[in-house]
Amino acid sequence: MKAKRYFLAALAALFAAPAALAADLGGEGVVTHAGATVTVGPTQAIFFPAQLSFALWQPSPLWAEVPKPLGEGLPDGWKGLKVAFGEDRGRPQAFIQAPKGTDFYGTGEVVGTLRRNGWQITLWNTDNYGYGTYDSRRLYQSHPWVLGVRPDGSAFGVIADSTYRGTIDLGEDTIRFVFEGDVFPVLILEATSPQDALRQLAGLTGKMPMPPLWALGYQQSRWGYKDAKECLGVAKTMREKQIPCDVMWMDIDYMDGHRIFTFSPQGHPDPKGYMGELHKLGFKGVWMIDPAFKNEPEGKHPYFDEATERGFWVKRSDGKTDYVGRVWPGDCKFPDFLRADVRAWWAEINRRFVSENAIDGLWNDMNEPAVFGGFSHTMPIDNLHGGDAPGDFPRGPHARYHNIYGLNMIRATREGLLRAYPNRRPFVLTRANFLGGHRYGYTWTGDNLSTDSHMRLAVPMSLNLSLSGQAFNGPDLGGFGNRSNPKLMRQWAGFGAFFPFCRNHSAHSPQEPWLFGEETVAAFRVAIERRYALMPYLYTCFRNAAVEGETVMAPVFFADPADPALRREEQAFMVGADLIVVPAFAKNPALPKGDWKVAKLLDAPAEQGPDQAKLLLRPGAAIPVCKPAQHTGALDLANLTLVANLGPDGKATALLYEDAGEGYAFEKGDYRLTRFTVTLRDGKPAVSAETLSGNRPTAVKTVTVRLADAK
Ligand code: NBV
Repeated sequence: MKAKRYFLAALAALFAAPAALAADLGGEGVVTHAGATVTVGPTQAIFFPAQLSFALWQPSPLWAEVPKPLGEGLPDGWKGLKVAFGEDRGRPQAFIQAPKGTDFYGTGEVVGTLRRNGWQITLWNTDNYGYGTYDSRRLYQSHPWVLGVRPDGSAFGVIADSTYRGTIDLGEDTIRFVFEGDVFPVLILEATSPQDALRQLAGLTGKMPMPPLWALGYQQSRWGYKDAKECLGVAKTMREKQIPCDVMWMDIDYMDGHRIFTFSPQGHPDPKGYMGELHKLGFKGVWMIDPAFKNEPEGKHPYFDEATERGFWVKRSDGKTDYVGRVWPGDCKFPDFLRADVRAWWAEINRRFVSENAIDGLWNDMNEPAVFGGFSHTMPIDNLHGGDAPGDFPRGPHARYHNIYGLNMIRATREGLLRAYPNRRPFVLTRANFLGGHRYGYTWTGDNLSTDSHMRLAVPMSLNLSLSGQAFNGPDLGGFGNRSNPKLMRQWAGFGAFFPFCRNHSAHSPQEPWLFGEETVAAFRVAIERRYALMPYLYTCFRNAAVEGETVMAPVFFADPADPALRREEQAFMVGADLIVVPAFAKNPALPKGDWKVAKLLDAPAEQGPDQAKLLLRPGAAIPVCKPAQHTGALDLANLTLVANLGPDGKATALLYEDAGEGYAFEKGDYRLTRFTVTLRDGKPAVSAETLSGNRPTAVKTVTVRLADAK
């Protein structure tokens, strides 16, 4: 109610005939005050405010490709929403009136309820330890995007194209975007379902690049590993304790005095040797690189000297002096990633870094950019970025580029990995990002805490990130800050094993499963083994995200978007279209109608232990699973089981995607997409297979069927 009144008051202040407009807003009608509209797709239009036209528009990097105008005005038969533009104390704003009963989602990386109606969030990438500052209304990433789902299950999406600091203000059925910068356009897409809206979003902002198979494995990390020996010890213990694991992470501890592109001579004298040992054990290694270089005298750091000589640092408002701000190594200078030459240089030094040390992936942290003691933890908003060479962003203030600093950093990092290993799929994990930045990096949700409430809030948080185009995301499993405990570790692993990104990471407080006793080791092992058993299905979900623009993790209402009872469910969640994960902590989750049945992935009774999530399988669906192994490279993908829940017609179908798990041959047809159909013949399950596309010979030799149990 309050939000609605505010909205009406804002409109009243804005337009000449407030009463009429207010009356309009009271009904299903919409106020139109767009300068011009341009059709950019059969169900998509961009609305420009009066001061802006398509020709004057400076599109942000959120677009994979700038939409092509198909004609002036709205698409034929447009029944979609309209936009009213205005001004709030000199700041441009856009209003969108949604139909009554619309549920809002998306809005990027947010803490709070899954359903976003009534929430206001700030779009300003912010280092926010424990989500504890600014009322947790601003976090590491900004996504000026709202997904609306109408009562009948049809949907729409709204993109506001501004990179400035802004707010998304959601009323019960109103959307307001305000930015502290130039006027901006708004794209509205009309969709038959929320899934269709997400696919359209991927069409506009790009699809997630297919990650290597190993990146889907369980991963172990800690801020505070003493040295390479300790890391190797952890990797070996993973194997001894038979907890499947694919990746060991390296936080800033490996650096010499926290200086990027250096190694501590005591703790990490031989990074390549360490990587060799890891590889022998079947692990990959991902290493951290922050954006800022320590400001040090000439001759101490070749890359620092090179960047200084070439004038690569972000400048203060005078346009001449390099900006200096304090981060981990002390006073630092910051590469200006808004320039093409800086990005090319960064790609090159990252190429050298990974190829000289046999490093598999990179982790970009602190790239909001975070600056200690700075205004809102960052650099002054009048610092200057960009230039006028091809590929540069036009010279402009930090206020305009802050939200896309991280995106441009990871864009260059990814390029570095591609240069080092042209035949591998780059893996970059980033903390800061912006709408569309999933084209360059995958994400984790920053510095959460080892608490029960942070464990629970991880579900709606990762769901809304997924609903904002960030398909490959997940929290620090077990919690980053504070000290975890056995019960929390078991419960978190029990459902966290099914997040797209699954990494145990903590701040100094050691969190390897065996530090919490035997019961925890056993429960942890089962949880992670279930993830590895699910790998054929999970990998197929990732293919659907990379090729079709789908989500990997989705809210339960995706199972039946027209069922209003599911719209607020934020304990249980879906993986792909066929599986619902019900965490052990979930109380009375809202579940879809129909005969969903319990899917067992392992041959072990421990799978039903008190901390494990319950997995429910859609009627008519089957999922391909395999035997768990110690890492993805050791999985037996030749002998699969189809866990099937026969539908009312006695059938269940499964999709299986196979490729090399790495590289780009799949883009040239070296993959196989198979549909399996399970039926009962003389009371016994029978399987038939049909190749849908691809010309890779299948690895599958045997397929057994396991029928799902009653609920
Ligand atoms: O590099 C240290 C940490 C890292 O472990 C964490 O994952 C990042 O989110 N980093 C933040 C800097 C220090 C945070 C207090």
